[in-house]
Amino acid sequence: MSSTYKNKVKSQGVDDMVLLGKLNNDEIVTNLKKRYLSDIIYTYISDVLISVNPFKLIPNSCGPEQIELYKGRYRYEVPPHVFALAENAYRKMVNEGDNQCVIISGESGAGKTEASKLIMQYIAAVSGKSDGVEKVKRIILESNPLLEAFGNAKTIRNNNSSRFGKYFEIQFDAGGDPKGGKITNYLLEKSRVVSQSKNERNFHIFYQLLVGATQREKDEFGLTRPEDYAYLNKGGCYTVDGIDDVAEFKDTKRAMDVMGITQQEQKNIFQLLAGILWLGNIQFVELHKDTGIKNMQALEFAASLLGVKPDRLKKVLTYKTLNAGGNIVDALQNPDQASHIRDALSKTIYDRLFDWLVAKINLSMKTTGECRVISVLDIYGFEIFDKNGFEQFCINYVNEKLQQIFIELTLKSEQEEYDTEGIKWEPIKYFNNKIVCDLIEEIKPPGIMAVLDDTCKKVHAMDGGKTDETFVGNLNAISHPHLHIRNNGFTIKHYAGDVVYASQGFTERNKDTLFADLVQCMQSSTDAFTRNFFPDDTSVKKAPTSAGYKIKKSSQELVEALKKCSPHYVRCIKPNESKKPLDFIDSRVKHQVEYLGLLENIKVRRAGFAYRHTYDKVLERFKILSKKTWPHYSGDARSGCVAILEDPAVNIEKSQWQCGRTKLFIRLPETYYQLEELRERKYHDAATKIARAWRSYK
Ligand code: AOV
Ligand code: MG
Repeated sequence: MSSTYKNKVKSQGVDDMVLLGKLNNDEIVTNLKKRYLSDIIYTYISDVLISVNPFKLIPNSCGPEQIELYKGRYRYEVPPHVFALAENAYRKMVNEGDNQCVIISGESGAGKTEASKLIMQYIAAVSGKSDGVEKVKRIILESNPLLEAFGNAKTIRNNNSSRFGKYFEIQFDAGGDPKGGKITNYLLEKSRVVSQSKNERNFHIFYQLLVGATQREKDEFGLTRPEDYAYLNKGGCYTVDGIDDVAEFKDTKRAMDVMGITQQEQKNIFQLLAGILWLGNIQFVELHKDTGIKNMQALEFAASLLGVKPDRLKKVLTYKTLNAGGNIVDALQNPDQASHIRDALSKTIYDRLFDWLVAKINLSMKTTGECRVISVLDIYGFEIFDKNGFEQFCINYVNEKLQQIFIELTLKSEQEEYDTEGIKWEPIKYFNNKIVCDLIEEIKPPGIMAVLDDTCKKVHAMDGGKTDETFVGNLNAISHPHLHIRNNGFTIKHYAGDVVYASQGFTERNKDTLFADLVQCMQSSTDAFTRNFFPDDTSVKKAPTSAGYKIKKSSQELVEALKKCSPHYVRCIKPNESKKPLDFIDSRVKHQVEYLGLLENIKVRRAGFAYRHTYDKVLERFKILSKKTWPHYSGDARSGCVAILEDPAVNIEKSQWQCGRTKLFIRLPETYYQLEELRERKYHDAATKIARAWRSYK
């Protein structure tokens, strides 16, 4: 080791933690810290990228020059970067024709969304430049501000927290030019539309609209200040450090233009948002034998913005049509129940508007025919709040599933392959969180979601919160080391920490149905745009699927989709709670290093083999390296590979490779690169020779 290299490692740590001198969690933290404090946020574990959130713009780190630096380069030639990972995924797709996916994980505020945007920018910058391609790229890039406006919000964990999951497939033609794309979105946290915890905000778009609307729009839609709306003033937080709602509203509108959302549609959207805000202001009072409206003006405003008659809106909010043994009765709802119905309506409108936007973006980048795909997965990160509800339960469940994929594809399958190939190998122990996934999603024996569905099915009427108690009672049937039942809730020992869930609202949110009379009321809207969100598909009559079932099914489909691609991992770490730069809290980072399983990841990599290929592929690719195999080799592929590697001209140490049953295993990436370089040189020499011969022939 040269002394300059040693000095560099002393101050800036190692680029690839597979090369760490001592190996334990503290050493990993120290290495990340040294780098972090020198403004180096990226580090590898072999081909897994670790990214530590800098909470500041690092000069000269993500601009066009930086993109140039990574373009066409092998990973080992350039410092660790999310661009190198994107380059690798892109080149692999172009050269090998395989679909690639980038799985970004990490807790809330760790930098997943920022990483995903950098990956998309990089791919847009290095791929083709024709007019058609530029248009697709623009749509892909502009979809980010649009979906962030409607799907992100300030939480205490992150000022721009994604409140939905996103799987973005970029589709390419055979030449590697983007020709289209498709977004799949997962469970929007729609409860945020109607309430927020202290110091949190509703979705950004509401604040953008209030400060960005024209005076005419303000008058027409009754838009005033955020403080005036019950749906916005619960968190007591209206502005966010680092977010300029006026500028962002412009970005949102521009993005809508790019998606082909017409001016009329934009107006409809804003009107609907105002309608939601006004719905939220409707207050109910208990009257003698009736439920009244405290502020008729709010009801009238909401009704007019939604295009429905005020009387009818009042009726569906304060009465529920029930079928009691064949008798249709109008059951009066008390003010509390009426508020619930009002909120359910607001949440549904917003949720469907969000789905509409995603569909609109998808339509604008729809393409047909054969394509290759790079997909980027950016979901909401694992989160623990003071109070955790059904949404946190779903979010954390999806994170468990992602951790499970990581384990399956890196720790587990790697070790299994060594076994089946008969490679000598010291097994590495790791915590497999499958047990937690099972606890949540199993059907037999029933897991938490199954118990929840069952409770929802059996208890029909709204019984003022007792259903949630029944649910917790039913959970007692599950005996599991990762579940602890408590008063009014339960604790799950997740891979990333223990989370206490309050059961309040679980059953209602899981059921996720709108009353038929509410749907019919919305279908009567004179406004076609609004009516559109309540199609007459009589979905209320179909067997209702629960919210839990939906997220479970879509997570399973996601896992299947990811498994069909070559995976690339970005594991994001959040170094502090302050959201401030250069604030590196060792204990926080260590906790994440532990639960992300980085140590095990390094161990598997270290003891393992960075590259493996079937013998025939290796022989085909590298036969030019040895006179024994070039130009033709008559023996079997395995002996051909051995002949190449043992050729003194190739000079690869015996300890660096092993023969498996069907594949050749190469220990270090460097060894593989060495082979690639030798191959390039040989081809170059051969080409020069031919050129020379050709010239002398002429
Ligand atoms: P998340 O996606 O992982 O959280 P974000 O990507 O939104 O986290 O990052 C949170 C904030 O950290 C951003 O708004 C930036 O201010 C800052 N940040 C993150 N990455 C970088 C970077 N590479 N360079 C500079 N600043 C960065 V959540 O969506 O909450 O799970 O649901
Ligand atoms: Mg995010």
